[in-house]
Amino acid sequence: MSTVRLGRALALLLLVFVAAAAQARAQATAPRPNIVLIYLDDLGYGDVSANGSTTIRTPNMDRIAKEGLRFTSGYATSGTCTPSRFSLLTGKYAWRQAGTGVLPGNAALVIDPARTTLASMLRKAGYHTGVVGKWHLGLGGPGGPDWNTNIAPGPNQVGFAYSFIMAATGDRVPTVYVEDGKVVGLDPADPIRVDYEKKVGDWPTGKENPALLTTQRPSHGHDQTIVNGVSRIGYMTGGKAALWRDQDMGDTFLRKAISYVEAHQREPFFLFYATHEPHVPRVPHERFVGSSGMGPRGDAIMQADWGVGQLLDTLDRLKLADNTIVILTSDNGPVVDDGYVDQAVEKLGAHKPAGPLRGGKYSRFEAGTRVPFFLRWPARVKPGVSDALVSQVDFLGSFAALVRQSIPQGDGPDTGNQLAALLGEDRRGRDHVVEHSGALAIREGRWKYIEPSKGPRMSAQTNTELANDPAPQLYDLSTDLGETKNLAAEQPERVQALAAKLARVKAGQ
Ligand code: NG6
Ligand code: CA
Repeated sequence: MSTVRLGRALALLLLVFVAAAAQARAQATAPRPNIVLIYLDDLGYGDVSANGSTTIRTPNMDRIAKEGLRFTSGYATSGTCTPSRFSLLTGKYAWRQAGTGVLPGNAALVIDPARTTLASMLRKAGYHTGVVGKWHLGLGGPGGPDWNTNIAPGPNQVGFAYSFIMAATGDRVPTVYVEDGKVVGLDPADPIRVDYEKKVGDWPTGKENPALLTTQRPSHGHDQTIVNGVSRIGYMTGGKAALWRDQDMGDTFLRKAISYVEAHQREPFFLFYATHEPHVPRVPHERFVGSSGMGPRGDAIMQADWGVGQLLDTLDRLKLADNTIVILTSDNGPVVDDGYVDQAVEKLGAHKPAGPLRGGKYSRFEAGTRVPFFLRWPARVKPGVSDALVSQVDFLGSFAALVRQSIPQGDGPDTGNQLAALLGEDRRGRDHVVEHSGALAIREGRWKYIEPSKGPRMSAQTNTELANDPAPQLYDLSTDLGETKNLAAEQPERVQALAAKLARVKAGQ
């Protein structure tokens, strides 16, 4: 090699070194607040007193809003659980990937472990990462999980160093907890079998044995295997010693969340605390029964609110509150009757789970995806209210910016850096957001366009307005938050522009 070439090679090497050192320095000095993401299941915009409810009081959730930022335009990406959680963790709109709809309890993992997730990104930045609560993103490889061995891949393969989860939902089998890939309390002599097509074993089903539904009976669906006096979706047998008691689920997850925080208080940690409340079946602990005057749905919200208080108290007790980002939000909007006879409709009274919004869970009207969205970070964030357009899909991009991590090309295609908006320093936020439940809608600024779609206008089962309409819909959310006046016929150019914008987003442009 000539001297000149050798010189060039050395210079290049030096440059690489300098760049690497600079990056390491940047990462070493990056702020690393703890992050606690409290994710409720089916909590509506109007279910919290901080958002105006006078019928249900949620003093502990309100604390996060009052001591931090309360977003009035904070969105989940989808009107149901699996797709919202998928987008939150991967930074990719779920509708871009087939098979990310509401999953059965024995579905395979829908997140590719090779892709960056919110958890894997934070882990790379030196965080300890844990998930406690509802997972509902599938477990195991193609063919689903084997419940009786090591269940993988799952949360521990997509970035979580610790996991204590239920596989799917409270109303789906198997009704057991899984900790770091193992069913908790499983007796190997009593293996678990799960099937969503045909009955396995001889456990009674709700359909055949309504007299055995001593805890709660279904209003629609949910008539397969009975566990703890509640019939579920899907069939299971075995694992008797491992079965959960619904009444204890809130306490179980809370205890795990608190001990996680205690165990990791001396290192930066990310806790994804995904509660079951107020999803069906709503079977709160006996001490909360009657606490809301609104039946089990309200009581489940009371229980969740109490749990949020316990978690906040833990942060105070350990003197972690100041430098911990606490976010509270929900995976989709509210539903009243979601398939069990639990007096939710009868006892609702004047309560409006969606607040001023139209629709609810399963809907492309605002209440489907616009959810409670609070962020507290005492060391950095000035309390207040923000109307900035923020979405859970941006957690990945925003927190990556905070901890100075880059996201590999191709990962997190829909996530952006909205850190300034999340911290209250930018009052505008996203330029637009896509709202998904079945078909799509797009909100840009004050305008909301809902693409034409087939299907019923109302869900007969849940009594929710789904926003299906063969004609396009256009609403001005600044003057018509309740989406009552379709302006599509009056403003065809705007409809066309928004439809074109949505098409561009779909095409990934
Ligand atoms: C529906 C269930 C509903 C709920 C939902 C998923 C019936 C009749 N309804 O299919 O009860 O489990 O799926 O909710 O089975 S989510 O919040 O997890 O998306
Ligand atoms: Ca949900």
